[in-house]
Amino acid sequence: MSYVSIDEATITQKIIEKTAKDWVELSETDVAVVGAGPAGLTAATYLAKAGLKTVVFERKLSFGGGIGGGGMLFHKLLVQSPADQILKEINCPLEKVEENLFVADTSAMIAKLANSAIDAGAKIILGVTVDDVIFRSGKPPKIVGVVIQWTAVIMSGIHVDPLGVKAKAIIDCTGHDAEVLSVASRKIPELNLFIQGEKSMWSSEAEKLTVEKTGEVCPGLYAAGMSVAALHNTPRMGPIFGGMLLSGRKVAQLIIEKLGKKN
Ligand code: 48F
Repeated sequence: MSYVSIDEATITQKIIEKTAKDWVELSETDVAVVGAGPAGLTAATYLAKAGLKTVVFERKLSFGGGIGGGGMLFHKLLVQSPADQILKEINCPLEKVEENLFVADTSAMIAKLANSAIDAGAKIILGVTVDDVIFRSGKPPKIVGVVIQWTAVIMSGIHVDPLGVKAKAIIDCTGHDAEVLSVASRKIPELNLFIQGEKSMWSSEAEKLTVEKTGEVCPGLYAAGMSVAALHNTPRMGPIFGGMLLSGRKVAQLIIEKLGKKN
């Protein structure tokens, strides 16, 4: 077998050329999803399937968010009906353990959710943290984009000015800390947003309320997944994930209704 001879400069050029092309395209997008956990990946799948240009910014160099930790590091998670349908659609192996209750391996769920978002056409950018929003005045103000920075730069503690990405809709899928809502609430007081944090555990109530309260928080900015609980001070649920998947699908449907399908 003969190996292709590759010049080091070519490797560098191709990486930078293609990255730059992607970033130019991403600088104005239909939807910016912040966080590649279960809610973010599910939302990205449905949005991209509807033809909307969708980018997911994830702080870490991996996806899945809280899925990987399972329940106290045990590698299984529960999903209840009707959310099992979402996992069945993407061929995630599920074992029925009771009527309407299923168990999945954490690694399978991460891989299948990420794969479905990518197959649908969403772009997932790893290692990027959203640390602010872009806004325009109004009553109330409108959120029109996100401010991004390399996670590694933030970790280094050196000051580097960030870049902005414009989006018609932004979804906070950052989990328990609701980071995008929190920064918007702190820096744009006219939004009258108060992030109280989630309540203690009550699994069934938490699942129901998270999905019910998923939606637009102020013009341009949406909440899905655990950031909904942080915003509305509703309970946490622990390692049952149906609500996260249904919340991700619901927020996608709301945005698709607003922006319209593109395919
Ligand atoms: O925490 P995470 O999984 O949020 P989720 O989708 O699901 C919550 C469940 O995992 C679980 C639960 C329900 O069963 O209680 O905890 O609501 O995923 C959030 C993702 O967002 C990333 C973070 O690294 C994680 O992968 N993230 C958080 N803040 C930022 C961010 C940020 N500012 N910029 C970019 N990514």
